[in-house]
Order: sequence, then C-alpha cells, then structure tokens
Amino acid sequence: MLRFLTAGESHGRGLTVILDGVPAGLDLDVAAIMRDLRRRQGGYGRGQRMNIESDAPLVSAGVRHGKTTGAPVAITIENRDWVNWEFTMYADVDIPADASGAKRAPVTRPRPGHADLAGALKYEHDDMRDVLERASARETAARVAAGAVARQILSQVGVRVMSHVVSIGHVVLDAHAPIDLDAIAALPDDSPTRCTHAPTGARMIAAIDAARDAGDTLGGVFEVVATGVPAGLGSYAQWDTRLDGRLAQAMMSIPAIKGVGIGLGTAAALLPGSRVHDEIVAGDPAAHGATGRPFARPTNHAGGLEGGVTNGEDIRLTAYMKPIATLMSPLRSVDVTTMREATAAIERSDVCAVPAASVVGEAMVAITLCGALLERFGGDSIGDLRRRCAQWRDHAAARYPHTPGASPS
Ligand code: EPS
Repeated sequence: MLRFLTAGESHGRGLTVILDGVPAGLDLDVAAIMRDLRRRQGGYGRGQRMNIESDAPLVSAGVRHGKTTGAPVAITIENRDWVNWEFTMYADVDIPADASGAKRAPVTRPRPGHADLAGALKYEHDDMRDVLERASARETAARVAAGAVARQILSQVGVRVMSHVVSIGHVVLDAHAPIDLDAIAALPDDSPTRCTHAPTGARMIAAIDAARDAGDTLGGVFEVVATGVPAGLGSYAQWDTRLDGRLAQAMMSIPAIKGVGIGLGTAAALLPGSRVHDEIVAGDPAAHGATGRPFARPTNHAGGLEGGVTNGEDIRLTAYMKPIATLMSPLRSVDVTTMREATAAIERSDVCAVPAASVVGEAMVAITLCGALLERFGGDSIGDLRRRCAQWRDHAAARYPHTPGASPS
C-alpha cells in the first residue's frame, strides 16, 4: 500500500513528507523532484514568499546510493523564511532573551474563507497563527515532493501525468477548441499561467493584474491528464475502492479546491445519454496494447473511468479552485478578543495560485494512481512491478479475437 503523511508549518523550520510503500530498486531522480518543486513555486500572481523560497528536496531515508530500498522514503524541504520567523515559531518554551519584540502579535481577526475561525473553534486556539501555519498551502510543497516520486514509479510502466490551466477568474480557454495533449506536455516549466493558448494566457495575466490592483484575488480551473494508464485500476466492488471517488478526494484535499469533475464532469448532467457515453469500437492492439485493451473509444467523455475502474483511456480530471482567502482589501470580520467588528487580518499571500495548484493536482493524481497501480500489480521491487505489468499487457492483448483495422458494423 502506498501512503504518505506530511508535517510542517508554513513558517516553521521546514516540511517533511514520509512516503511508505515505494518499491525497491527505483533509481530516484532527485533533480526531477526539484523540478516539480520549482514548477509549484511558479505562476503569475504568486506573492513575495516565492522570492524568498528556493524549494529543494533533502532525501533523508529510504534511498541508498541513488536507489530506493523498499523502506519509507523521507524528504525534507527547508523553509528559508524560517530565519525571519524563528522567534514567532520557536518550538521550545524558552525563547532566547534577545527575542524580545521579535515575536509577532497574535492573529485574532479570522479571514473569511480561510481555516482561521473554524480551526480556532475546533482546537481552542487564541492565536489563529496556530491554525493558519498548518492550513497554509505551503504544505503542498511536501505533497509535490511525494508526487514526484510516485510519478517516477508510474513512468516505469509508461504512465505520464500532466496538467494545464483552463481558466483564471472569468478568462476561460475556448471550451470548443480541442485540448492538444502535446501542447500540455510542451508547456515550459516557467509558464506564467500554464495555459496552452498564448492569447488566453495574456488575458489571464491581465485579469490577475486587475485583481491585484483592486486588492482582490482570483480562483480558476485546471485539468490534470494521465496517459498510458492500464485498464483495470480501482474497483466497483466497494464504495471506497472506486478510483473516481479516490481521485476526487485526493483533488478536493488540496487547499481551496471546491469541486472536481471527471471527463465531461458536471456538463454530463445536462446532456442526453446518447451524447455522453463513449461508444466502443474494435481497435488495433498494436496501437492500444500499451494500455492493455484492443478496443478504441472515439470519444473520452468518461475521462478514463467507468464504474470506478480505469478503462484504458486517458484519465481527465478537472478541479475548480476558489480565490485565495487573504484579501489586501479585507472583508468584514470580528476581533475575537473584543468581539467587535474589524477587518480581516492580512497575511502576506498570493493574488492567484491556480497555476501552482495545477502542479499540486498532478502530484495528488500521481500518488493516487500509483497507489492503485501497486494494489493491482503488487511488486516489492520495480523489476517485479514491471514484469507483472508487462505480463498482464501481453495477456490482455492476446485475450480478444481481433481483426486489425476492423471497423464497427
Ligand atoms: C505558500 C506559502 C505561503 C502563501 C501561500 C502559499 O507563504 P506566506 O504565508 O509566507 O506568504 O504565500 O499560502 C496561502 C495562499 C494560504 O492561504 O495560506 C506556498 O508555499 O505555496
């Protein structure tokens, strides 16, 4: 079973992730983890924090001489900003004497939309810093590190995970233009919007500038695509084994994600069945053998999942992100120390983090798919996993009587 936990505060010493269940024998590419961390830091509309941080993975367990051992993999990402917060975030009771005046005032005016109020009510915190430090989306850096490892396991059997931004605020990529997977794959690491259509990307940047000028923030929509996914991952046998449900939960767990669509998503509810369901036609195993199904689907409205099981088509998930909760022109709130009306607290934050969230979405999808892959094929080592997967593909390709190039009658 692949599982992970993270620990760490936004302005603490750093973030740690432990990823358990990684097969032995993976040549871990640390530079690739770094690359994903850098992609997450990017995007137009990010705040000052990203000028301070330069996220780098320190692999401290589960890897020897570049290869995973089968033991839990631990990765730490230091917070460079810690030096500016040491006395506010100090874990020890005894704050050094020279810290007087260096500790920031408590946060007592909760931001609508952030975890501040709900978290303070739950944990009985007087200083909402104890909430926001952990609820902050900084934690997603640790997930991206874990996702980068999962991605490397997936790539061993030909699975690829990528993402692109569909909309920011009211600026939307033309829904009728086909979204070209090559264009998504070709997005540069430093793409400011992660939008594949340059003129739309420019309009997104203008919208972010306008929001910043107004002291406001913007949300948006992104899509995660996984290609080369073998058919048969997940199961309809129990509610909690349905892979669509697991993927949706993984995406919804990303801070600020308020909705997830699979394939056509919510649009499917508006259309008749004849326009929603993807017809099944005889395919060419030479072309489709990689995913183990000698059938073709002229459309993929289902987003690669039917009955909670992968069907061999590309996985397509759309996530809907609300605007960041910290507004430079703050909304009304209450100071919990006086119970008087006050404007919400202002913490340094981002104007828009949709491009960054799409990188986090890739990580969560990679971890979830990797977990389902290992459940399906097992494999204590990478060699074992690859052999089992190849064997299954050979079997699947040979299983159905087939006429190459046959068209449906
Ligand atoms: C973030 C780090 C945070 C925020 C942002 C994401 O850094 P700081 O609070 O020091 O500016 O920029 O967090 C939020 C948007 C949030 O709501 O907490 C990061 O590393 O992604």
